[in-house]
Amino acid sequence: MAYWNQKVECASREELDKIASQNLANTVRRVYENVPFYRNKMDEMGIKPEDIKSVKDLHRLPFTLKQDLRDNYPYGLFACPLDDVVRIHASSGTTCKQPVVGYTQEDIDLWAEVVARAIVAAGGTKQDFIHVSYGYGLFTGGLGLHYGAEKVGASVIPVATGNTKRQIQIMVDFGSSILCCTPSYALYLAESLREAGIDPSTLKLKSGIFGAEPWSENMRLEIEKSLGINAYDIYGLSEIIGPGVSFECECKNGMHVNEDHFIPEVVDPETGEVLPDGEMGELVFTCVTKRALPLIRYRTRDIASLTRETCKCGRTLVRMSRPCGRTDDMLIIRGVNVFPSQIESVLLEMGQTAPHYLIIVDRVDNLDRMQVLIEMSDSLFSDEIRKIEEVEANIRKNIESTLGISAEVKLVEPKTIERSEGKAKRVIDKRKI
Ligand code: DLL
Repeated sequence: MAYWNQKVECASREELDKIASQNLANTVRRVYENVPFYRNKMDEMGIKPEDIKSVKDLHRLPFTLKQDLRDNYPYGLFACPLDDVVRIHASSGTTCKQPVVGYTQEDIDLWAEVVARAIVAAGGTKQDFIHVSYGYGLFTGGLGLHYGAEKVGASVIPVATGNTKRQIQIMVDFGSSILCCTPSYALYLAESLREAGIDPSTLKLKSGIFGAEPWSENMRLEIEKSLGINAYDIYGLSEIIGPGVSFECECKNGMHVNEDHFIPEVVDPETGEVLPDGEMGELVFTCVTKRALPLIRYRTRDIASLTRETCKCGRTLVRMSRPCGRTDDMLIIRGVNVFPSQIESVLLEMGQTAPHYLIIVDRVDNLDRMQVLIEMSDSLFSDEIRKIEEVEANIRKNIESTLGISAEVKLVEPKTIERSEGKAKRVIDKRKI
């Protein structure tokens, strides 16, 4: 068993709560003194910093919403002088006025620390060549993994996104042993390797650290099989730090939250009420060690659950489930809540098509219509039309029985669905509601 920081990762629950409580009390005092937004909110609610003594008091604090970051754009929620800020990032997305996040040197160091924990949990050591194909720039993926890998002492290959042919050449020539990218790009790389006639078993690649978008267990199996590696999940969001809020260990059974830095809660998205462990709800994080942007009870809109049951890896850090959707990307089709990942699971479970799909939602004659375009595998494409229609009918049946609603299913020719080097676009919602 390898850990980056065994003392914290395997601390007793009492110790973890003690660390988190001390850090929480200090942070609440800092934001009260330095961020007018929090001082006003706490004054309105009649809460003084000294009222918050331990993690048990967390629920008394106000939430922070993405809208609050927009309203205080760009630096209004920063809790330190701007002179102390050494880096700026922003959350991914194409709309302008995306939340802007800042880091002091101490924040950069703590970010490298939490990513180092994730890399070591995925089998990373000083000997590794870590191939980072997340985007570098305002997006936190590239630089986040980069600094974590350097902290471990591994050799980082900062390939960034794009130019898949070159990515493959680098993998072969430089001996990349750990791949870091979105899970959809990992599948695309696997496909490109196959096309280039390269057998993945001839590469040095042994594991991958994938995140930044939802993916399913079936997608993990597909990646592991097609690249011949172990695939680990990593979660995070810019507002909290970037990648490294939580990470998977070799048990691949939920992601350990770095709770000495980010205290997680799960709340009812409607009422904001804190839910018990095991229940699915909206993930909320409180940053208790950050200097520049210590957000309090930040509503992530990601849906997940928490468990404090012990993990076989020896880590005691609370685990979160895979985010199974967002409160805001959840599709409601004919009154039924649908997560794109559910459709993906159906497709991958059936295994008769390529793992590339696009969901198009539309409204025709006041009725919602969901169309699922799926790429045929090369072998299915060369089959007779009767066989293709049979597969379409089976997918339609399975989607209906899993989701409880019908969908039009259309198999399309290989390589006709646009590939992504970053986050895959899985849904086009044409409805104007
Ligand atoms: O995606 C940070 C990141 C980079 C995480 C690289 C992991 C790897 P944002 O652009 O702010 O930050 O997007 C954050 O992406 O609220 C989730 O909805 C989603 N997300 C991130 N990781 C996962 C994951 C980065 N492992 C938003 N599984 C989050 C599912 C994820 N969704």
